[in-house]
Amino acid sequence: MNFHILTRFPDMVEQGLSASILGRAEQAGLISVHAVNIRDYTEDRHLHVDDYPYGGGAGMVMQPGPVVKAVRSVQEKLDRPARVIYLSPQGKTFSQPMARELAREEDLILLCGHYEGLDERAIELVVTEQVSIGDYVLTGGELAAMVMVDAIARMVPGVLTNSESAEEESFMQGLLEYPQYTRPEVFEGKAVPEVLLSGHHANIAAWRRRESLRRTLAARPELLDRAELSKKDRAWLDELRREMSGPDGGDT
Ligand code: 9WO
Repeated sequence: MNFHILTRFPDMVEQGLSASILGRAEQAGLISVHAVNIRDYTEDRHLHVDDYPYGGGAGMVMQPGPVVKAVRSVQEKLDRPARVIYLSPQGKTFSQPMARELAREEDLILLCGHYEGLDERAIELVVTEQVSIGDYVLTGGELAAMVMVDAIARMVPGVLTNSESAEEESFMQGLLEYPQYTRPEVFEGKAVPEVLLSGHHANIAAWRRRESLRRTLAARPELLDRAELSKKDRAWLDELRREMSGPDGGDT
């Protein structure tokens, strides 16, 4: 899968994505990341890509010319039109199902805005969808694009090892992860839960499932509406809810 990231700061994007698992996946030829400098498509003799907003107001707006040219120049090199995602707080919120779906694309064009935004006509002409990674404002779309590339790339077949993919399947039943422990067995007086040292695989699996349910109920109860739950899960949740609404409000 090929990511084409259109940005005023190509170095930032390339450096941020060259490390970690993604560097390995790129070495293995499973993914590629191309950062395209929008400034290379400027029509201005001073190489500007921004100008004052019509109607007045603070700051600068990215001009449509260089952005549209940059997108079309990438599209021309592809066998078929790629989706063009503009990273913006106005977009649909990014999610794991969205990452999995986008991982099926051969090419993806991610457009990073800067300044106070992108001229609306560029959005109308070349953007196919807008995506937000959450309800906060950044100084540009680059960090959001990097978050998306990371989440999408690990859904590309072969990027994760077999065991990582299998774990992913089981986690992603819509619950939060259970707590993890490694050595030492006791740290600053806090011991690892005994069941994890027992070697009893069925008990360990049951404990982990319950901890996942406990955490999800405590922190993200709305996830339970969509999670795949067994009869045992529901019984355990009922018990947890009774504990939480007990006389001490769940403090013990
Ligand atoms: C800044 C600003 C300042 C004064 C008046 C209006 C203004 N609008 C903006 C603004 O929204 N700037 C954006 C910065 C323009 C598009 C790129 N930027 C951006 C993307 N900030 N945050 C994101 C983003 C993208 C995806 N998910 C979360 C946030």
